Amino acid sequence: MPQRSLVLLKPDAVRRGLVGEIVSRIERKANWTLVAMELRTLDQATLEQHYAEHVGKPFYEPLMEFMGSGPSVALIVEGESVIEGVRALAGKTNPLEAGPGTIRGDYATITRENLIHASDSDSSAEREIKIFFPNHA
Ligand code: FUP
Repeated sequence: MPQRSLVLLKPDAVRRGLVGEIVSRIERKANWTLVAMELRTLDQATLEQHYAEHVGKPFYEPLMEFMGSGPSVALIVEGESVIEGVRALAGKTNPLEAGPGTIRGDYATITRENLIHASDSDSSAEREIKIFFPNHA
């Protein structure tokens, strides 16, 4: 089923020069298209909206600080089963539990710096695309 996903390559991905590697893994999947892509440092208001579900959790403040610590790359990826598919490429949230061959499993070690965000449902994608790319909503 064709879908859209909001994907973020987090500040660690940009700092470590992994943007090309991660984008190329996404590009190589059949029947997916990049429809928007932008490098930008995410401001606190944007991050507050994006991570509203995590307010009050112990990891929230360090997560917000990390996410604003440098530029990220925001993308919209469109195509067949892209929501489940990008999350499968990303691997589990905790990189130590993410399988080898996944982005987090191959390149990350700690949960906060896990390189990539990808929408987890159609309704999340719709909400997140409005936050990051209102012109595409
Ligand atoms: P995911 O859907 O895999 O991006 O994971 P969550 O929505 O559960 O968490 C969002 C982000 O919060 C993670 F990518 C990293 C951060 N986080 C922590 O830093 N510590 C935790 O224990 C859980 C999440």
